[in-house]
Amino acid sequence: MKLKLYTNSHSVSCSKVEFVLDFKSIELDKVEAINNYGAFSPTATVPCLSIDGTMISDSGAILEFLEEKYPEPSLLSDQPDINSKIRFLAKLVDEKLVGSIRKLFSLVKTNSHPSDGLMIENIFKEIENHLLLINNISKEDKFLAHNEVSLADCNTPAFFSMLKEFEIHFNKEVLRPSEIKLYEQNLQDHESLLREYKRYGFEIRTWIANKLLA
Ligand SMILES: N[C@@H](CCC(=O)N[C@@H](CS)C(=O)NCC(=O)O)C(=O)O
Repeated sequence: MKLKLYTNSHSVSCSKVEFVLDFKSIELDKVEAINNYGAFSPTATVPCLSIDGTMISDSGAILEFLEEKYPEPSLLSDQPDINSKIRFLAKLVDEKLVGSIRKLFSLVKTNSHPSDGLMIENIFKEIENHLLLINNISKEDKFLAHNEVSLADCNTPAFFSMLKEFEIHFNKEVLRPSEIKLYEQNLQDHESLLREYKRYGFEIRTWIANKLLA
């Protein structure tokens, strides 16, 4: 089977795949795509995985494929109820946390508009509410869905490192429930999660600095 991954180092959705490649020690052909994603990706988005020439351009579908093809170490459990919680939380992280924080990218600029402050305020509030929701579902565990790292944790390194960089940039803090603070700590105590947290944090810091210089 021939695999080729089209990825972009600044992309939050690609960060999920980068984490899985590292966690499972998978080596595959990679292309750093800069723009013009429509030239190879059916949805004009990255990540995009070519599997024997069939292009799959959804990070969730790519993760499920990698989990099936490279089952060890697993990012699922052997219990269907836990797996449904894993998939539920993975979707909430993508749609709620990442969905909201993405909106801050366009607000990083040298000359801000008078309405930007309120928009930034609202996005920070939105993120606080999403963290509360996820905390209520996640509850007691070391990682987001259970006591092991799972598919639910693949996008949190990028989310939390991005959050840290935006908090510094906008000089604002998102209030987190104490369990979420503990989760952030657990994430940084885990070798692979921490590696992706640091890699993506560096990418975002560089992106912000370049945007302000432009
Ligand atoms: N739901 C998709 C979202 C992918 C996505 O929106 N990727 C962004 C980069 S993070 C993208 O390619 N945007 C188009 C562009 O930047 O031109 C997934 O999870 O793969």
